[in-house]
Amino acid sequence: MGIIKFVLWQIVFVNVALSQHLAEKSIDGFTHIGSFRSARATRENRELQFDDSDYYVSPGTNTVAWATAQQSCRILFGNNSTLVSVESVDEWDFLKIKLESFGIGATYWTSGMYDAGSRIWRWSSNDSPLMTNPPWDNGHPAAFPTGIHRILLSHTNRYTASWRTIQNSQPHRYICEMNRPPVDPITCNENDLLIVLDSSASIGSHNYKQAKLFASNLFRNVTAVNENSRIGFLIYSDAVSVMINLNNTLSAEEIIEVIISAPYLKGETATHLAIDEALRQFDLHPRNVSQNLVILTDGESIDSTLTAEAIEAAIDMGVRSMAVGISPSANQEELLIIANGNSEHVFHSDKCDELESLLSPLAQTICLIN
Ligand SMILES: *[C@@H]1O[C@H](CO)[C@@H](O)[C@H](O)[C@H]1NC(C)=O
Ligand SMILES: *[C@@H]1O[C@H](CO)[C@@H](O)[C@H](O)[C@H]1NC(C)=O
Ligand SMILES: *[C@@H]1O[C@H](CO)[C@@H](O)[C@H](O)[C@H]1NC(C)=O
Ligand SMILES: *[C@@H]1O[C@H](CO)[C@@H](O)[C@H](O)[C@H]1NC(C)=O
Ligand SMILES: CC(=O)N[C@H]1CO[C@H](CO)[C@@H](O)[C@@H]1O
Repeated sequence: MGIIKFVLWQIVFVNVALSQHLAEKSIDGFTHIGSFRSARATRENRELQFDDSDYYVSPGTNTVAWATAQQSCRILFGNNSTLVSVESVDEWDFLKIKLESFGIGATYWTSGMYDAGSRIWRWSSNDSPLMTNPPWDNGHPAAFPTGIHRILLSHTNRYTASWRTIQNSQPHRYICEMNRPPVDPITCNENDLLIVLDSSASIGSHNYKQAKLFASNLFRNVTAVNENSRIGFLIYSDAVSVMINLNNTLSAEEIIEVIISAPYLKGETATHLAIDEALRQFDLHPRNVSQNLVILTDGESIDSTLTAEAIEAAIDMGVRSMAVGISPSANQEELLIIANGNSEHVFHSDKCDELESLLSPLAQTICLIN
């Protein structure tokens, strides 16, 4: 279960069938039927988790009781393998199609079981719940299930497939699901990052909150992943408040706390003063690494000529300047001025709640180009 940082507010399911890059393995006559990636945002930590799985189907001659099937998955495919769990409609659709090559009317054990203590059906492999509206066969689930009831897949073709609940002693074929170790996140070059956040009245408090969240994720994505990188954080309206100095010794948690709890100043938008202060920070605490200035604004500064002059000074110092439009109606011209005319350094989304979609491209720009 690889954890990739990415903030979402609700539980969502996004599923992508992975390319079958793994060699078709055949262990004891098992067939690798494919790989599947399911992604879900957990409510607790609001991070997007990717679960990559490979599926293996036992041969027609290999029919065993449930407990033996469960054990065999572990023995044959390692400790991260269990009987299959079908946690979303997309995963179920994937399996229904893949199973078409394995015989009409075939049945397969899953990890599904009746939890007599809690009186619920669940996946024993990871204690997760079944999907809503499980595709039960007629007469299923059993009206009076007991602790020895398990879930069996019954498959004719992709259109005709269902789940049955039967006792665990019957012999059936089975499907093993192996979770793959997480993919390493992209590495980030050592860098200095100064995040400058427009806290003026024109932003509006909703956009301001979203922008703070975005800034904290940008920090996590870009600076927190390389212990030699540094971050500074400024907010501004008529005047500038330095919230975090570039030479700070705060922990990642403390930095996120400061960003998230930054006050809303309201007032005018003196963007040039914020840029001047950012340059002062780079100047006071110089290092020979990539220096990145990211300005989150709606681009309505009090004087765009002064903004342009301040950016020129930044470019002269070798600072890379990027603009993020944090309101759907952000002023495009001024964002481009902040990005020193480089449209690839302008990050903007028409929908304020889609700021998150800008995170990855912005992070890549900061991390990978020097
Ligand atoms: C099993 O899963 C854990 C957690 O995802 C991972 O760290 C580990 O490398 C995996 N082991 C194998 C053998 O794949
Ligand atoms: C699998 O788990 C068992 C028991 O928990 C352990 O003894 C064994 O070393 C593990 N095998 C691998 C390959 O991690
Ligand atoms: C950071 O720099 C400022 C100004 O140069 C200095 O006053 C402050 O003590 C420094 N902070 C740390 C933690 O080094
Ligand atoms: C800065 O770093 C670059 C590349 O790492 C190096 O070529 C250059 O000599 C360094 N400059 C100074 C002044 O240390
Ligand atoms: C450099 C880095 O780690 N970038 C990651 C930022 O977050 C997005 C989405 O979560 C990832 O796709 C990037 O790889």
